[in-house]
Amino acid sequence: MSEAGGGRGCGSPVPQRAPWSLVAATAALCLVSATSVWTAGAAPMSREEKQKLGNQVLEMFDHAYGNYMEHAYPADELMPLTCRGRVRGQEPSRGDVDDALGKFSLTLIDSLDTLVVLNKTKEFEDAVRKVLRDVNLDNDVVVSVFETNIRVLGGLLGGHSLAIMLKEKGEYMQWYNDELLQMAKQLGYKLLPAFNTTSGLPYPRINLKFGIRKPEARTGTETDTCTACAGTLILEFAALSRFTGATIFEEYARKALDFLWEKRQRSSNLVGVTINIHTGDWVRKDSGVGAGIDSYYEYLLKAYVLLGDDSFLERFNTHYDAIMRYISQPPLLLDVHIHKPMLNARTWMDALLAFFPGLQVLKGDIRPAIETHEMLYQVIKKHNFLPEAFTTDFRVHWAQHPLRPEFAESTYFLYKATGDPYYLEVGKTLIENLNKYARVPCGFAAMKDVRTGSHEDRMDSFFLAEMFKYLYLLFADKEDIIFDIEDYIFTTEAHLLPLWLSTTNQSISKKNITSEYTELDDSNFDWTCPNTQILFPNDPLYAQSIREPLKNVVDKSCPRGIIRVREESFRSGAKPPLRARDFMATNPEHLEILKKMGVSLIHLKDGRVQLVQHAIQAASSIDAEDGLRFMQEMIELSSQQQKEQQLPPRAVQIVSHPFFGRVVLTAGPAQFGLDLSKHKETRGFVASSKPYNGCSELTNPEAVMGKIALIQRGQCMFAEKARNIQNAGAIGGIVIDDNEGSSSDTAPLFQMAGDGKDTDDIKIPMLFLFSKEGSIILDAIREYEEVEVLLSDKAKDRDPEMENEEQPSENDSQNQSAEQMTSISQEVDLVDQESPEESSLNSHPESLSPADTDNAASVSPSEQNSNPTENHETTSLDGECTDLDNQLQEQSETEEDSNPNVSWGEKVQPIDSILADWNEDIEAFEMMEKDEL
Ligand code: DMJ
Repeated sequence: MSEAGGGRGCGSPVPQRAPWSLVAATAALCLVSATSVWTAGAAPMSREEKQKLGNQVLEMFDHAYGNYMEHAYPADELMPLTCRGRVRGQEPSRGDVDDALGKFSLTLIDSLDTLVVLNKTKEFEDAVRKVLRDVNLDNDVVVSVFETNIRVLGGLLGGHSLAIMLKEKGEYMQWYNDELLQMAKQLGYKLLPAFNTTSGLPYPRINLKFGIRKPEARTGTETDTCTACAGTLILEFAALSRFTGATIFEEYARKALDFLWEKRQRSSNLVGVTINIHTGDWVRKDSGVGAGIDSYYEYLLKAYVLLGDDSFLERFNTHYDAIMRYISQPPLLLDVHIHKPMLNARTWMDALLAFFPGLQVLKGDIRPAIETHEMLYQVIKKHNFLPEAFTTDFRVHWAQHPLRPEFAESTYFLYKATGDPYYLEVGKTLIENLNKYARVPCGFAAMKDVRTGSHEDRMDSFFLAEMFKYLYLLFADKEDIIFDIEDYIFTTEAHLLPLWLSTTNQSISKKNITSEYTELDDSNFDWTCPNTQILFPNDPLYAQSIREPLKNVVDKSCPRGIIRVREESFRSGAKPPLRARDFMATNPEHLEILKKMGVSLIHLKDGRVQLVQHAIQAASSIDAEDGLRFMQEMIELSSQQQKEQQLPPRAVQIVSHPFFGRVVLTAGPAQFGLDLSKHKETRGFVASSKPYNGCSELTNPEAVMGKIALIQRGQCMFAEKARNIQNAGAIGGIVIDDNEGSSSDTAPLFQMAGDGKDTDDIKIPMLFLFSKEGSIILDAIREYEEVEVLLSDKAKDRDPEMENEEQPSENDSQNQSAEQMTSISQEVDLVDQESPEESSLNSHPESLSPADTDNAASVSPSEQNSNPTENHETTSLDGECTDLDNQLQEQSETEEDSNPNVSWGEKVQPIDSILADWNEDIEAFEMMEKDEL
């Protein structure tokens, strides 16, 4: 989401009433004086420092874009760990995520206007030529309509917008003749068949070559789409119409928006997450501002800014009012049910909602924007990145982080609105964390798990489209950018569309205004700019005073208290008459209570029971509330049990030359051997065992002695392998999957179970790597022979000093390892005496059954409190494998136990030497790539 510098341009297209959109400009103006009288709080940042950070952003962009162009182009995306292109069909499917890839050089198109913002005009010119020469939009690939619109159509239009701006300036792009616009139009027509539904809501996917529904299309049978998917088209489609004069695009996008508006829940004025494109029924009735809905709201407000149509602002304001009434619980933003908006639907938030403070700035509602942003920043300070989802008490819920730009975006807008240098410091932290934890020799790798610091072989195109723009603009002064950014609006993918479009080809907007909009009671709407004297009442420390109470919200406060207020308001402190922990499915009295509360019990074929609550079936509204509390308790209990059974994922970090800790692989733990979360990490050189499967006494004990043995999965139990390598003197083991091509990107991680016998004799740590991650180590051995790794629960900071440090000799390593082993066995004796990890009490509404209606919730605890993870277990020759997928998403954190601050030193390495090393790294990866081929 976003809106350009905001301000000047926003006023021009909307002449009717005092434009809301002057907000950003006015706020920024206000801050000119605020900055100049700054007396306390964050110290102002010097021009040199800002320039230095801006240059750092440029260097980082070059690293990301350069590696994409060199190693991945014309593929859609770069795989930064294996340093090659991601070509759909050639890699294991990642499910829906892959629907963004249409074999159309996605990253190049998504990067076009970033090149101009970053003042890389020459590179832009080259990139446009490449797009025109190489990109084919007619591939037989099924793609997401939403992603193709925001990334590709938006990318082409952003590129076109800046190409014509440059051409007009008279130096660059003189040869340009609207070719990108022609491509955009071609793509627009390709997307139109998706709108062939009675509702006018688009199908979620389309085949670029065959469209929808033809047998060859392999799509067109879907019934549902997300609200954001159907409601995030208007900016690109209207721009396309207005640039070309072909009105059909804007008409279709407006029709879809009209339909969504019609379908809003009338009493709450909220929309659900997914909707049936044929019937218009809400499929998922939970409602928030994050995943699935986010950019629908964003586009209503921005459509008003770009198109100057009041109806969009009326709708936005209606929704915003509902959001602030029900979803906003400052500093939190929590999903609720559209029909019962006083009931929270979740106790966790997703990372996508981080755009919302930015949108609030554009709306002019600065206080909650500052609060939510500060809360998010506290979460980031704790985990280095914003985890994909986190609970209301700020623990990790989904541990991945695909380098999303939303927080940087909100930081930029808050800086624009407040001028508070605090936000520059925030940006600096983002830059540091990206370089420290996500930078790899061949680009920037998404975080697989923010707790372990492990990577995923993925660098999404939005990282280039958005992250670098916002970070660069944050530190840029007006003269650092070759055009006036405030003449443009940012799309949700941060593509730039010129505000002058508002007065071009307006016929569609005139034609389509329905009478309903004028029927709305708009007496509460903000038609005018908020008074910045109130926003910043002559007090440069105003923003700081809002942030201050939230400074320790993540570490010290008990936000559950905050979010419960509303629930408690309907019956303070009440407990259900039956506590979840006491419930027995065989007790008739319990069943009677359940019935009264509207909870029904379903016996599943596999012996488990499922609980479903229909509030409407409860004896009274009080009983319905009790039922809800009971269900929440049950979900919490279930998740607590789940956590007690599971271990978090671990990290294998390659620390020797030329990796120096920059490559971190996600590993599965073992239920036996040394527990790395409770002990110091294990570090050592790796050696392959013989036999490689480790199923019998090793024939090469001298090679693995004092080292970390590599063993292949299969043929015998994991515990047996561990014993064999331990007997040979190994200080640890890494089991590598024998299933070629498997990867933690696509397969759920699991923990290696024992052999059903006592495994106390196994003292060494054992980790599991899927084949793709394992082959990164095997390839490194082939290339460098001596490869040292660190086995831990969380990757340690990469330290440039390591690169200069003398590599320990093999003997040193053996001695050290032998010592380590002694200390390990001493430590192991203490393990059992340690208290178990604190378990979470959060509920997990993602286990809500999709079939449920109203406020129904379901959970599947097995009868009488047995282990709810049983059902996920699978058995293999290696022993039992417990699915860690939920673990990755829901595991409570253990970093309190670990030592995240362990660093390999503080020394700063000169940039030249870092670059030289990276070049070496890149060469190494190139070699590895060749080996693979
Ligand atoms: C981007 O593709 C867009 O911002 C979209 O609206 C949702 N978020 C992703 C990046 O996180």
